[in-house]
Order: sequence, then structure tokens, then C-alpha cells
Amino acid sequence: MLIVSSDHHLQHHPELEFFEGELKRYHDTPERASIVLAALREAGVGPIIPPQDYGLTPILALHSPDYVDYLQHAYQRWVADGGIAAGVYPDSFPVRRMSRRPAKLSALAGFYAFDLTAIIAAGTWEAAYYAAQCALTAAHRVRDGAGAAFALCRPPGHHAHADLCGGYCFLNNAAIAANWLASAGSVSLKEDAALASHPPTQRIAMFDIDFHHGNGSQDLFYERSDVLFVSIHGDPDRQYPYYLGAATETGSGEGVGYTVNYPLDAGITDDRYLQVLRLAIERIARHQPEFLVVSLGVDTFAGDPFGDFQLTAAAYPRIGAEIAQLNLPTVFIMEGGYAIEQLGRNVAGVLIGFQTK
Ligand code: SP5
Ligand code: ZN
Repeated sequence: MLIVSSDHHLQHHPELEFFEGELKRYHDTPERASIVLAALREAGVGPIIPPQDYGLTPILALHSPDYVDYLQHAYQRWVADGGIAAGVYPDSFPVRRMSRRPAKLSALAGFYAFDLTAIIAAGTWEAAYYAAQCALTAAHRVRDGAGAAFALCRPPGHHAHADLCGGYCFLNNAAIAANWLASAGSVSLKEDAALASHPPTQRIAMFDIDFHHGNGSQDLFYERSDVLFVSIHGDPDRQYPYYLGAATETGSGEGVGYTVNYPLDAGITDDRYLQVLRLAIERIARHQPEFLVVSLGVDTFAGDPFGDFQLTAAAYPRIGAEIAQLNLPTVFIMEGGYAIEQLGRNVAGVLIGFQTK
């Protein structure tokens, strides 16, 4: 399977995050991506290629221009305004009944974030930009017949909305890839003018199997029927991101019926998880998508510091094999997974399970 990976993510390395009431080491470490890459190399999954650069157009097709401008310049503006060099740390949020947009750029930190963990440090924009390019490269190759590809994106993306960062996410890599696949006829890519003439695709499915609900992806496609969004995750009644991800959220307007959430109880084991996965896969098959975009997080693993599921390492090849049953051109996008010791093996497990069916 084709792997798209870039070293630009190394430039994003915030030191600290507010976690359970204390400042702790930032969970989304550069080590995470290095470990996954090493595991894929060792398992002989490849070839491994660098991303192409498609520019800002496919990013701006989903994210608002003011948000993208903010992400690009936030760090320099923050430091120029006297902010700490460690990164942009919001201290206030425009929640209910307080939502004006402040004039001072450094005061926008909370305006464009929904939690305290999307720290914008010196190299964050560079890393986020190339993570999105990795996702686009994988989508492009799959669109051109590669069968399947894995984009080793870091920072992850599925929590990011059109104009909100959070949950270690800044640009929604999976959604950008899905949107590009859905609209390849109208979104031109800098490096490949020939793509501009490709007819628009009708149906895409996004399958989010990160432990956390993909609130950003859901919201970006909530009113659309061309991109089906299906997510299996820890019930938001007890788990982050709390404020989205219930089974009662099914889409709105044109999109009614095209958002499908499977919130699950704590402690779920391999067999029960696989049952739910098969239900989700049946729903995806009914959509008859032309392409599948999988938000692949392995924080469903028993040893993960965030998740409360009980999946064993043996679940991951089974998950990959079930997804392969859909028989669709598939773009895998790296999301979460924080049990460092087993992270590489679990991600490789899904991809190898997919390949061997
Ligand atoms: C991409 C991704 O996986 N982002 C995850 C962001 C998770 N933020 C969680 C904050 C909630 C912390 N509560 C932890 C309880 C652990 N016992
Ligand atoms: Zn997660």
C-alpha cells in the first residue's frame, strides 16, 4: 500500500498542554509519526512517497479564509504582541452569549479554538499544511487508480471545523481529501491542471474509527448528501469532544440521513466492536460510494491514555480486513493513538489486514 509521509511534521512540537488540571507533556508528539513510519518500514508496507504540493486552494475549499490566515500568522503575531515563545495559548472562548470578534489578532486565539490543546507553536502551520498535502496526495493517487493509500498525517485533523481548531487538530486532513474527491471537477490543483477536467464524483464515504467522535468532519458535511459521514466512538456523554457525536445527530437539510454516529460504552471488547463495525460498513455500502476516506485513529486500543475501549492488538488486522470487504478505493488518514509502545503495530495491523483481506 502506498504511504505518504513528510518530515515537515517535526516542526510542530508544542511542549505542554493543560491536561486533567495540570500542565503536562503535549500528547501529540513528533515521535508518534516517527514510530508509525518505522513500523510500516519494518513491516515492508510501501512504497513510501513524499507529498506533492497542491497549494491552498483545496484547503480553502473547506476552511474559511480568515481562519487559514489566522493559522498562518498566529504565532508571529502572538509573539510580536508579547505572547510567550512556547506557542499560542488561548485563555478565553466566545461561548454562549459572548461571541464578538476582537480586533487584536493575538486575542483571536480563543475565537478560533474550542479547547486548550491545539497549541500553535513556531512550526505548526508548516506541519499542518503538509499534513493536508499528504492527505491530498493519497487521495490523488487513489483517484488515479492506486487502490489504497495511507497518509501519515500529523497533526491529525478530524476535530477541526471550518474555522475552529481543537483536539490537536488544525486543518481537517480527511475532510479536505474527501471534499477534493467529491469535487475534483471544480477544485483545481496547482500541480495538475489535467485534474480540473475530471468529472465531479457523486458519492464519498468518510468512516471515522478514531476513539473520539470526528466533530469537525461531521460538521463540515452535515448538510451534504454527497459525503456520508459514519463514526464509531466513545459516547460523548462521557468522552471528549462531549458537545457533538450523539446518535440523534443525523444531518440537516440535504444532509438528513448522511451522518451516522455509533456512540459506544466504555470497556468494549474486540468482538462487540467488530459487530458494530460491520453495521457501519453495511450503511457505507448502501451509500454506494465511489471512494472511501477512513479517519484512522488507534486510540481505541486498551492501553490508550485517552480511550476507554478494551481493544487488543488482534482487533486491528480484523478491522482492516472488514473495511477491505467494501472493495472500494480507500484513502486512510492518520488521526489519534497515544499508546506509544503499540501505536506502530496497531496502525500497521489495520493496513496489513486491509491488504490481505
Ligand atoms: C485526534 C485525537 O485523538 N485527539 C484527541 C484529543 C483528546 N483530548 C482529550 C481531553 C480529555 C482528557 N480527559 C482524559 C481522561 C483520561 N483518563
Ligand atoms: Zn482520538
